[in-house]
Amino acid sequence: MAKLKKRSWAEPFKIKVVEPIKMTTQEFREKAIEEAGYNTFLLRSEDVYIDLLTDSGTSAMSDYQWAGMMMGDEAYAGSKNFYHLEAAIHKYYGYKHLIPTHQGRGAEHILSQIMIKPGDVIPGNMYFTTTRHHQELAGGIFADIIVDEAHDPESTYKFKGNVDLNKLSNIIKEYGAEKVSYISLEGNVNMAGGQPFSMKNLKELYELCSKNNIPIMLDATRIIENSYFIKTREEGYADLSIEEILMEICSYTDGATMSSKKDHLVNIGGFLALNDDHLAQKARELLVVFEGLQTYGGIAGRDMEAMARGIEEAVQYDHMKARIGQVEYLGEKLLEIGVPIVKPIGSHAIYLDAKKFLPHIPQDQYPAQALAAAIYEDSGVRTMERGIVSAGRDKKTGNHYFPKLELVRLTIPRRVYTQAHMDVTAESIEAVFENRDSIKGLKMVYEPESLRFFQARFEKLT
Ligand code: P70
Repeated sequence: MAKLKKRSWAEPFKIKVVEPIKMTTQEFREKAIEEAGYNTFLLRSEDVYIDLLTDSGTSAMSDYQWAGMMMGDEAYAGSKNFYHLEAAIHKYYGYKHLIPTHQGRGAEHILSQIMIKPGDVIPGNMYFTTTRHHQELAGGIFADIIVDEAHDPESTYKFKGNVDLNKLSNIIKEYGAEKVSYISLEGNVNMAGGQPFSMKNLKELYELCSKNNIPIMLDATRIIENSYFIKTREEGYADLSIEEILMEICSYTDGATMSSKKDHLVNIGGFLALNDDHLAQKARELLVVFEGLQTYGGIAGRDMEAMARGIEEAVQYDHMKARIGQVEYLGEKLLEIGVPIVKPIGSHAIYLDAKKFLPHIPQDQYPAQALAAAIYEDSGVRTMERGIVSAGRDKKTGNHYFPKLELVRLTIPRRVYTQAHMDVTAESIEAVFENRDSIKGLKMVYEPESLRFFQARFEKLT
């Protein structure tokens, strides 16, 4: 036998419970996606074979988390699970105040309302859909300050989530520092392809912001995955634990919004964390109006327990190595086949470059939307559009934003699928790639006013 030179990663868990999935025919799927208006958000989950729509709320919980669910203290006020979660936030993130919310956008809503005055600007390392929407609802203007490399799917720069400090300085000059509500800093930038920022960049950002008295608010949704990339990609961090890196990141920020449905391995939950006492008080006043009492904020006690336990598991190196190893496995297969994807491979998803994949479809015929539909038709693999439909319209002009990145996201749920599922997915993408010339553009026939990608409907152009 040939010597095995490689030492592979493998999942640090074994499977105890399984959920059967339905196999469907091509004919069935063609009808299903047509009925769903060629929008993968409108498919029934039971008609999906491998669900790579999102890594949000789709994780498999551990037996330790499920055991915690039985320990739910569902008291209206002062649930013991709230205090467990608060202790976990202090221990791993270091923030002073925990304000639980039903999920990430609940925290974004409250943060935007307490910090943004109409006409303010909120610089961010690229936008996230719900985040920018809440900033705009509060009267703010989003300004993109991510490095240029982030907009180039071909660039292999290791830290495409970095902030371009010159862009930020220009905004401070243009608007004045007092008009900048805060920096909206996302870890492992989702819309850029799951790309991390470096600690070096964060330290420089912190210095510039301290000088100008501008707070930094972290979108911590995938910050543990960002910490793993700092450990594995950034000089000087290899010997630090994910825990230590996470704590260092948070120490340069003033607070965070969190969708626990990602990093924390739970199906629902989120929070706003703040260091400032006065701001936390304002946030809690809004919390009781929009989310729930200060010790549950829209989440059940049992779910707070699962979050607290999920945090402990998420910072484990072996967990992250397998989680990101699986994403890389799929990405490398696609690269071998020659499929255009965003590089470097991110932590939670592979992003197909739909502009390159379908060069014959103009951007206003929604190439990424059409590609996501074609992949579903081929194999029942469900993916998500992250291009012009997601970008929406400019509120002032009413025109589409035409984002440089026109992507289809294959998002990998945590601890859910096997390597064989990744193989089947790669083979389906290969088949679609071979037949790409036959894929047609789409026409939007129903367009909601905001966050249109969730509910928009399309028809195939002939
Ligand atoms: C996804 C999900 C959620 C998310 C996020 C970042 C970086 C905040 C949130 C909001 C779900 C989603 C949301 C909008 C459009 C498509 C999909 N991302 N920040 O699949 O958190 O969903 O808990 O309110 O990625 O990427 P929440």
